[in-house]
This record gives sequence, C-alpha cells and structure tokens, in this order.
Amino acid sequence: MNSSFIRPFRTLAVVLVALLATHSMAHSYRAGDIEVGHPWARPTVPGQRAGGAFLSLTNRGTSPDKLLSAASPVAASVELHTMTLEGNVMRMREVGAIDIPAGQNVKLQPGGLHIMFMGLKAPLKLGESVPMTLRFEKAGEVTVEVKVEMPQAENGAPAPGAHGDHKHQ
Ligand SMILES: [Cu+2]
Repeated sequence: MNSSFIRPFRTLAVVLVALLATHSMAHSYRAGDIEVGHPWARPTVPGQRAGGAFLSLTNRGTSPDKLLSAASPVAASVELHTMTLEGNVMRMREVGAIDIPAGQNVKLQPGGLHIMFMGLKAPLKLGESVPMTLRFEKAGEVTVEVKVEMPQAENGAPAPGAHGDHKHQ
C-alpha cells in the first residue's frame, strides 16, 4: 500500500476523532432559543428509586421561556424539583415549571433546582448515558443524553473536610 492510498483514511480518522472529542467536551443541545448544557446525573445504587439530574439552561432569545416537564424511559416519572431550607433541613419540593428569563443562564445543580428521576427502572451506572426529553413552553422538545458521573467537586481531589461528612440518600 502506498501512502497516497492510506492518507485519505488517515485524514478521515483524524476528523472523526476531532468530531468525537468536540462532541463529548461540548455536550450541549439546542431547542429553539434554549441551549441545554452538560446534562448529567449522579450514579445510584441498586434499590434506590430516585436520582437527581442536573444541567444548565441558557436562553439565547429575547423572550422568556419555561421548562415545563421532562421524561425519560429509565424512570416511571420525572419531576422538576427545588431545594429549600426548612429550619435547618434541606427539603425537596416539586415545582410546576422552571423559568428561563431572556438572555439568562439558569443552572440546575445539587443543592438547588434539579430534575428528579422517580421510580428508576434500573440503577444509573457511572459512565452510562440515559436519554431524557425536555419540554419547553416556547422552544418545544429536545432529547438529550444525560451522562452518569460524579459531581464535579467529587470528581477530583475532595475539598478539605468534605470527605465522609455527608451522605446522599
Ligand atoms: Cu429532588
């Protein structure tokens, strides 16, 4: 085989690798004016019925929108939740919708607004991705891949004093 035969294939391979790398780094989706950034979920253990999912919502448009609901084949239902401090206990509460003001970025993250898989059909395994469909009032629907991974803070070195002093469910 001479090099002029191999080269096109090598070029194609480089392009594919570049595309895959870009995709996994960006990991964002678009529905109309709404950009969905980095959907991820915590891994769950067998028997755990509920699991939290997180992402960022950026409204690139000039009118407000709302996240109305979410659905996934991995869960019996999917709820939109917020966390509120009652006394000194953090409690989750279902919300009807999540507002996304024009030009704003709304972060769904641990300790705040989040999406909750209810009635998980199987554990969410580290490294897997699961599909989830988001429905917006104006932007319509988009299906995203939710990556099952550890929270960023627990990804690298644990913060001083953060290790072992709290548990998630
Ligand atoms: Cu919740």
